[in-house]
Amino acid sequence: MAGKFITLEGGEGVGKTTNIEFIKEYFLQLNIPVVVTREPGGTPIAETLRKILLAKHEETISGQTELLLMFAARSQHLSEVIYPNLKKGNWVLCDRFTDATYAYQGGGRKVADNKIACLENLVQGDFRPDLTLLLDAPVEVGLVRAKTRNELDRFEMEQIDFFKSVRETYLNRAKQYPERIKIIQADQVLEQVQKQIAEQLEQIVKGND
Ligand code: Z5A
Repeated sequence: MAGKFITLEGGEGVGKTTNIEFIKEYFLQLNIPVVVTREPGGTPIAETLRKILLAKHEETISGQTELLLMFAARSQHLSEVIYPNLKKGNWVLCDRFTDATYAYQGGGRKVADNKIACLENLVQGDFRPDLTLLLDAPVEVGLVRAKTRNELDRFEMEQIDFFKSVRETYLNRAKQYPERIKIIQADQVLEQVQKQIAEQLEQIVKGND
């Protein structure tokens, strides 16, 4: 692929949405063409699946159904947006990707990792992000920040133990893939958070020269 694929991960309210604009501007200042997208979503069909995934339903959505819908959305997103842009030489900045599946469906919903890995291989082959920024903060900090918004979605209504497992899974994955996943201490003031992000971006830009 000619472009780089960068993902942002973390629990509720850690500041992914807040920092994505900062990252985009960072690349644009360097004349690096960048496309911003998100998961689940990023194409009309994948956004329809996102609505189903985030809405509250009378019927319970099982962990396995949730997993399959996440990868259905991802498959569409990869073929319609991510791969074509990377091939054109654009850098793609994605708010959440497959690490979120390990964290939420694996850590949170307790779906076995081998089921996730099986779909990961089916949908992505050996395609992985070039860089993942994991915005990490104690669960309580993120939840307080997230609660400043109006209505809670289906995930945000989960209990604290769910979010603690999500965080733990993310941190374990960062230990497992230290070259790719970089931890950003997100419980600091925004300026400090963005300083850490800029340090990581500088590395990937240097590596691309
Ligand atoms: N999901 C999944 O289960 N499996 C998957 O494979 C994928 C996703 C891909 C939607 O994701 C849901 O999909 C998600 C997991 C699941 N679960 N939920 N909920 P999403 O990314 O669209 O939604 P989100 O996680 O809820 O994002 P978020 O809560 O909006 O978090 P955020 O984008 O990281 O936070 P933010 O909106 O940038 O910041 C929150 C508030 O904090 C806001 O008022 C900011 O102004 C403030 N903020 C941000 N940074 C700071 C600092 N440093 N100091 C003080 N205040 C700050």
